[in-house]
Amino acid sequence: GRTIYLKDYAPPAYLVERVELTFVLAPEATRVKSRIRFTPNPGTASRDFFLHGEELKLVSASVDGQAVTPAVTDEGLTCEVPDAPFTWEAEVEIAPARNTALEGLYMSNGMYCTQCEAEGFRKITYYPDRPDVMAVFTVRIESELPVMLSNGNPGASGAGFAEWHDPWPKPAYLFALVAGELVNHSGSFTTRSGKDVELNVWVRPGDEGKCAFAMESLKKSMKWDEEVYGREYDLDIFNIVAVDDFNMGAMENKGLNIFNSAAVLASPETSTDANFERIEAIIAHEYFHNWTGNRITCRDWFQLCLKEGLTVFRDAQFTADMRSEPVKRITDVIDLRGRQFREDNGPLAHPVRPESFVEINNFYTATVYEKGAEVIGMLKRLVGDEAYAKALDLYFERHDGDAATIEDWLKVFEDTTGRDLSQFKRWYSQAGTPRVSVDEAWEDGTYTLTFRQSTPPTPGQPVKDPRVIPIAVGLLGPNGDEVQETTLLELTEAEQSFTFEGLAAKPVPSILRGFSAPVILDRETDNAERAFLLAHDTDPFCKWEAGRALARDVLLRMLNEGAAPDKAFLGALSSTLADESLDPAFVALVLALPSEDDLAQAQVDAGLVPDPQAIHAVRERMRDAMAEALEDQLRAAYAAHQVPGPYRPDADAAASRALANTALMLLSRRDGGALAQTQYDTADNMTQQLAALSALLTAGAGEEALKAFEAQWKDDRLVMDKWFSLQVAHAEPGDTAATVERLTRHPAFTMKNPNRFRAVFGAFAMNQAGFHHDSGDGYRLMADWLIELDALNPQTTARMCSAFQTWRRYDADRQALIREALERIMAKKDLSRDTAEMIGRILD
Ligand code: HT7
Ligand code: ZN
Repeated sequence: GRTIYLKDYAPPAYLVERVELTFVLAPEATRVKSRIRFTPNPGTASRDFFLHGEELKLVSASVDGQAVTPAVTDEGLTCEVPDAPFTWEAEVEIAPARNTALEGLYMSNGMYCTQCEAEGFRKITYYPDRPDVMAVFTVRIESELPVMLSNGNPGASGAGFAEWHDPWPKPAYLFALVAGELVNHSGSFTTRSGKDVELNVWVRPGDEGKCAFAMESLKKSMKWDEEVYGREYDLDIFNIVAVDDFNMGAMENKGLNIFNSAAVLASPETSTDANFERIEAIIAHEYFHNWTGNRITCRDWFQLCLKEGLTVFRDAQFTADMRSEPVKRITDVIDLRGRQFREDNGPLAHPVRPESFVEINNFYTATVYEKGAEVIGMLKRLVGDEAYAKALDLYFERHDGDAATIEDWLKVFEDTTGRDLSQFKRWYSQAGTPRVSVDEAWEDGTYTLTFRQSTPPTPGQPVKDPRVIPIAVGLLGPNGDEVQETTLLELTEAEQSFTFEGLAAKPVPSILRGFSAPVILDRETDNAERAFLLAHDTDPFCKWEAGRALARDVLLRMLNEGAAPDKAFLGALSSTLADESLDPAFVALVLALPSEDDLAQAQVDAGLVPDPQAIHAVRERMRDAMAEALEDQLRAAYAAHQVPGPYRPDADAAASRALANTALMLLSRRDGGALAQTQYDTADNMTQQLAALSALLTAGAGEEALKAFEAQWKDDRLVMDKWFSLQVAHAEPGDTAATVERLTRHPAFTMKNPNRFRAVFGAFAMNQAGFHHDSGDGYRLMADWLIELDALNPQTTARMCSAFQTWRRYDADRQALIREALERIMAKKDLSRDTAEMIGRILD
């Protein structure tokens, strides 16, 4: 594959004034007619006319009505055209029924749908498929299907056809088309300026009962964006469609969002609390893209974080407002460390704004999305809430209708605040997670914190410059009272000190409150101080973080020194459980141990080679110890947090269930699963049913329930995905590969559905002790299946390759086995560009 560089950006030679598309739908031979008005771009001297196009059969082409014979390659075509406005017309043929890559126009359960981001439109017709070419689209769809949708507002329709017109200029990646036998759950929203908008959630017949929650989430999102960002919706209609076969979560196509059915369908019987929260967040995310992504889009794909980082930041603000702000922050940090820090620390590390790529689909990463959102959070912290709001207003005013860059984004902040953000910009250009160490000094009532920052080398970036790091700090007195409320320190140098004066006694510092920057804080401290912060810190993030650091230390001592489960740690958990002032969801988070991957990385940081099976065993042992030491309290918490009445998916009810089910998991280690069986038998919602099944599996008593669950849910794809995942997640290390293999032989297993493939193989990659079992069976099995999948679906295959990204942390034997697996994938004939790039980077 050819490498594309940010530095090579050149504006398009021709711009598009308007596009008219006609689709005559047929599974094996869909005809796409295009009529495109081009004008020379006054902003550039180049007059090379090139249209992207892949896997298209060109039937005819003309320029201003004169037939032409363009020079066609695998990537597109070139043609002689006038140096003046002209009309291009073409007809191509495509085969949506044979499209298993799920990119371009494809079929899912008899329904036609599209996925064009990032570069899928070129599989639909010849076009300048780049985001800086924005055009007004008019679409006509011809078929006998009852529902035919595209972007914008509906136009004429009748027997066998439907027309759509989108008045807002957009890049081709936001184009969408859907046609099928669909039913809608409808609603409406009146914008604050009084415009009525028709809302629809379109689903397959039978799923109508699972749309109400998505509809309510959409209305909440529309209202929130008006209230918080002053952004109104801008079309007469907003459609959401649920699709079973989809590579990612959802897609923000203008006025026609297309969703993975797992990210939209919800009912108490089939969806867990976590599903409800995720659906609400994804609906919001895609809706928010209408302003941050669609009205203002990206100049080129290197600027992806411009829309994704900002939109993730906005959806996180929304979730914090709808639910619990501290719980949202803590769970986001867990996710960031588990996925983004992991990425930043290995061969796939790249800047938030990458400088090169082979396949852009490989850059829809935790770094671009989640670290991109963290960078915006830091910017907001540095300039303050008021300046942030002003800068955003200026951004929308100045760039509405633009294909913009990170430079444009930072400039609105500079113009609003007068700040120089050139050093801050390093957050966009330098990969790697900064490590910040801190020393303290205490003398005559003055307390000094000295910070040092450094970032390890990452691929292609051996040396890093210091960044601007906002560090929120508070101080606690010896009795636990706060003696210095949260203040923001701006670390800009490699080493820098900050003093606090007039203190009566040496304080205990609470550093990086709210996780004010995505860094690794190295602080030498003891477990007594961690327990003190867990008990007294007023900042919920730092309070949780203290408990997490305590747990990590205790588990590492068990692992590295053969220590017994620490009594003081168990005592701290007991105090946390006893504190009725705490949010039960927070308590559940304190009771959750650091992940196996977390502990493996902690061992690496301590200069050790992690042993995944030993890590697994130590966590099991600690959970047994927790169950034993806390049994009475866990029983009491379980009883106290039963939620009466019909299921509600709100944050309070979910928080109670989270704690009760955390207790249940631990208690199943004491009672052989008796309590879990009772919960399983009486559950009237999926949260309770799945938690009970999981607890039964923990107790080794889940065989019957697994069978019953399958019999009950065999016809529900999304629930069956849970059934597949759970078995892989609970498999013993030595039995995991065999479990995966057995599940791939289940009649309901299919590689063609990304959700099902991920349910099995995503869970496999997450089961660290099973995947990295020293037999090497895990690596071989994963490689076998990735090789198979690559021929069908390169995007999903490439994403799953990240299971191998931590390979260099392991022992020589495991590394040799992994290398063998990776080289076997690499050697596959006709390996996709997506997978080849990923494996190449991992092996490098
Ligand atoms: N902007 C969307 C990204 C997306 C995507 C990218 C590549 C391949 C398939 C895809 N489906 C969706 C989703 C989002 O961030 O909102
Ligand atoms: Zn997005």
